[in-house]
Amino acid sequence: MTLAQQFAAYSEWRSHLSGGLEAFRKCLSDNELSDAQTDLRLRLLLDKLHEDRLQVAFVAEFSRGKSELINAIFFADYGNRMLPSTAGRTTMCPTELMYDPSKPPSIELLPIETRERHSSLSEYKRFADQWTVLPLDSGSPEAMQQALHSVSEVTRVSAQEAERYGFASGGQNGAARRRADDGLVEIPRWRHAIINFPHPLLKQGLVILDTPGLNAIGTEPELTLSLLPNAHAVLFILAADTGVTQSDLAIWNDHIGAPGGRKKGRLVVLNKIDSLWDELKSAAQIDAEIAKQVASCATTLDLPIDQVFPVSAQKALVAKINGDDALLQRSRLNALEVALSEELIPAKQEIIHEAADAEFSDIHRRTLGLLESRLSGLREQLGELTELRGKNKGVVEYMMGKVRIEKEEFESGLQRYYALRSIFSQLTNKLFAHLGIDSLRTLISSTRETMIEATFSKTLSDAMENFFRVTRENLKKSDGEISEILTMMEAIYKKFAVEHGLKLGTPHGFSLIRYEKDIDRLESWCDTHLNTMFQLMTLEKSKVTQRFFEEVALQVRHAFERANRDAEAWLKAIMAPMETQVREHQIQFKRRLESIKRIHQATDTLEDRINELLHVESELVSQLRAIGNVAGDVERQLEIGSSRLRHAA
Ligand SMILES: Nc1nc2c(ncn2[C@@H]2O[C@H](COP(=O)(O)OP(=O)(O)OP(=O)(O)O)[C@@H](O)[C@H]2O)c(=O)[nH]1
Ligand SMILES: [Mg+2]
Repeated sequence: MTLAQQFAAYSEWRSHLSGGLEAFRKCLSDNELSDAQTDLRLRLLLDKLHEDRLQVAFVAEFSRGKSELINAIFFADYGNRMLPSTAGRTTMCPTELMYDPSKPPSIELLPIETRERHSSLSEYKRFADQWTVLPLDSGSPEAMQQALHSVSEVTRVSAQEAERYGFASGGQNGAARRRADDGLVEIPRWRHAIINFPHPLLKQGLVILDTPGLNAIGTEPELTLSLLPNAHAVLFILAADTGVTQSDLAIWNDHIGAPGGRKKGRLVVLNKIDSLWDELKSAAQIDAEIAKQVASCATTLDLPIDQVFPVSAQKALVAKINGDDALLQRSRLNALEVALSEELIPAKQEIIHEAADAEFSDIHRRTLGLLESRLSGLREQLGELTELRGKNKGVVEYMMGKVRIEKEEFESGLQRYYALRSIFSQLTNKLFAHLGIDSLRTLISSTRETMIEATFSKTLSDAMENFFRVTRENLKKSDGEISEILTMMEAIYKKFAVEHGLKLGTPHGFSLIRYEKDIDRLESWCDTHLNTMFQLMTLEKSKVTQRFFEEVALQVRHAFERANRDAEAWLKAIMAPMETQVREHQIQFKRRLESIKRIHQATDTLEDRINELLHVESELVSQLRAIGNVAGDVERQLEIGSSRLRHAA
């Protein structure tokens, strides 16, 4: 299957799944089986499915053909070269291609001057007024092409100004500028571009990230710290006419090649193989030459050969536009597209599948638990009333006493539950003392003080190290508290199941590993980009401090914010079934007592009451059946998803 077909199949599955979940949600609320918490969980899950995005990033030194490859894979249908692709430097700023239907087709450009204020890209994304917006006429390829040319615009500024925007003279990105006769230097006009247009794949949630070469990635830490690690696939492009150069290697090592082997979703493309199409050579000779180059790239990058894909982006684009199948074959683009879709879609489907499965199964189980306990309560009541047929007043009184005693037992059990609940809230307070944003804020400000007052590089370096140590300790302590909470809840669940017949199952766990990994990644970036002998010796101390807070500490904060959100949701989710079932149980006791009392006082006849309950019973049974049907649909979609995943594996 081509990328487009795989993608379409995936989107279709996703939309069936969300249709099923929507029906499930409606069924719960129609039957008054939902509560605010459950409904919120289902809504969040549905939002996640709707907003589901697949990110593919193209990274390479300049002029390797990133933009041309994007044109060939995604935009050949427009019959022209959409993204500008020319010799020399072309794409000057990172460019995201996506589709957000809430906005008209447009190209949004963030001026390079915003670099001066050191706010991160994600912050700017929240302020629309900082961006220059050009409308995009998606009906006209020529007009689109014209508008897309903005991504190659440059501007000329003084050397000092360029430096303020992070284009240091002589430094790593020195080559990002060219000195003109008048002493001005040329720098990109824009810091970032977002192209919003309704291409079929983009509409289905694909996001493409085109990047400029010349280590321009390094000047925008958010790309390295967030956009690239989160991309579902990263294509690294080399060119057959240049081979692997030093600067190619630097980009590979800094941004993609993880030490220690194959990383999922990372593909290497050897582009421009048409430069080897020598008419004086036979096809076999040319193939051998390509194979030799592939092998040498694989060795240099320490990768298996089958992870390097030789292609000609340019010929593929021409072939697709002209409908020239033989040329398309020769360009070998197809093999790359297949590999890309195989890396990309199953990985994504797995994540979505896992989230949907976990969330849905939990809610489904709880709803069933609730319904079943309603039904068994009702049947118990029916049993009691049936036994009363033909019995005298004394027996009715005895029965009433029996239910009262049971109710009292349950209520004294509840006293213990309330005591445990206060321990639960003590434990959660302890958890948030370590995981909460307040404690991180305190750590950030004390680290900042130390760094501002530091006179030695060693003090700076120690402060950064200490920051990560404390952060990690906080996560570790939080992990401990999480397992304490879980152990306690397991005990409570079990107790109430055994002593009072509550149907609770077992509470599900929660792990902070994901965030620990985020912290590892951020620390290793800091250790190689900021907390290094070289940086500490060459950068001003205030600059190191500033970069540490604006780039690293900010991302740590984001990770903690996500961890807090997840932890809160987890705490609610493990507490909720207990609360619902306890409430349900109390209601049932009240109903049982009520109906025996009414019979005792002869306000109701026994037969009327029994008939009423039989009617409620049949309603409950049909609710169970209805839930079973809609849940079955969702389960079928989940099953289709997992069988596809097994197939892909
Ligand atoms: N012969 C040949 N030339 C190619 C191929 N792909 C791209 N090129 C040429 O290489 C040059 C650079 O291509 P771009 O797509 O602009 O490269 P890029 O990696 O996006 O470069 P920057 O945007 O500057 O970072 C252009 O002149 C393309 O026409 C190919 O497969 N074969
Ligand atoms: Mg480009």
